[in-house]
Amino acid sequence: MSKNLTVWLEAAIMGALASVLSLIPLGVGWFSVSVGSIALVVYALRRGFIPGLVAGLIWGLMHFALGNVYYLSVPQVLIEYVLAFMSVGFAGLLSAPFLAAIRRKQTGQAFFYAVMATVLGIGIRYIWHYIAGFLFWGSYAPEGQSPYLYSLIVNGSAGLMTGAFVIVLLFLLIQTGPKIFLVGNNK
Ligand code: 218
Repeated sequence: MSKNLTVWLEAAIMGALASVLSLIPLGVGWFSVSVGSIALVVYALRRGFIPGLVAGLIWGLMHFALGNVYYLSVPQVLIEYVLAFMSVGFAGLLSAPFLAAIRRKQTGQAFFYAVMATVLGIGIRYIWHYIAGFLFWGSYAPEGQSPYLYSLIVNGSAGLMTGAFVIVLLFLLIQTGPKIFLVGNNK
């Protein structure tokens, strides 16, 4: 099979896997860990930035197929289900140094790049949710609380919990099965 086709098939599989994993509830309401993020960050580290963006886009669009979209307005949905999910692909910007460290079996360095990748991908995603939060979700804030603070509390905690969750799993994967990041020698 052509290398290109393999990359895009994997993007579809990982986007779908992320949406299935995200059906696992881990948290309460919007204060929750986005479990599917691990599949996306692994894929972005394995294949790089553009494939990561595509897998994120597929993950975002899967919410429409599954009827899992919280709709307030068109711009809100575009920000939260297209831009935000796609942005997890930014983790792929650290793919090259990460894979180089994995190949050299420099576990500590690989973990360092994995953490940077997670901060980037998950960070940018939740910045979008934060922006959507104060723009569109402000009326859900407790009486007297500013939309900015409310959104920061909700999306800041969800982003931090998701980032910590992904980092713990990446640590375990790097220790126990670093080969899942490597693609065949024809890369
Ligand atoms: C303050 C606030 N509340 C709710 C949302 C919506 N939101 C937050 C995080 C993740 C997602 C994507 C689906 O899991 C959504 C829609 C918000 N941005 N801000």
